Amino acid sequence: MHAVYLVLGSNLGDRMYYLEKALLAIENQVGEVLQRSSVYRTASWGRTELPEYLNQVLQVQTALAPQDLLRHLQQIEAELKRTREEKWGSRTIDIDILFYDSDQVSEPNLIIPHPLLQERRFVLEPLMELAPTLVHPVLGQTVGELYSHLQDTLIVEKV
Ligand code: PH2
Ligand code: MG
Ligand code: MG
Repeated sequence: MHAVYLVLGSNLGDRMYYLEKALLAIENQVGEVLQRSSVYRTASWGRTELPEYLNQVLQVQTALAPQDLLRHLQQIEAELKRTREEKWGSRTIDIDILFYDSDQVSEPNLIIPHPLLQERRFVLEPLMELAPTLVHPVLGQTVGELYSHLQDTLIVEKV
């Protein structure tokens, strides 16, 4: 079994509904959800003119290998009517892999740990609830250390 951290994000439609549906689909298709963070209301990072997101981080236990995990997550996104139009555009649901055990994956379609997680308050704030002492296998710092070095000042608040 593998320990995986995922971040869910939605900024289109009934955002809470999509987070809940994604969590149920993950439990059915990926593995047991061991921990879930609070849901956070977050300003859109990267494209600040877009509507705010709801974000949540999950810890999931899975038997799936990284590429199989990605395939299942993309399948769930498709089931929840995500359309991919533009980079960082609005979406009903986005499910990103943050960590997969302490593994490093560097493939054309998949990089783990997520290469931008240390720059994003909308990821580190919920992740702090679940795993402040988790060590980033590439940067060699804990989530708590990464959090304390954050420069991202966009609003992130518990719902
Ligand atoms: N996801 C992005 C780009 N910007 N901003 C917030 N607040 N939350 C997200 O999940 C998010 C984002 C790309 O996937
Ligand atoms: Mg994303
Ligand atoms: Mg994504």
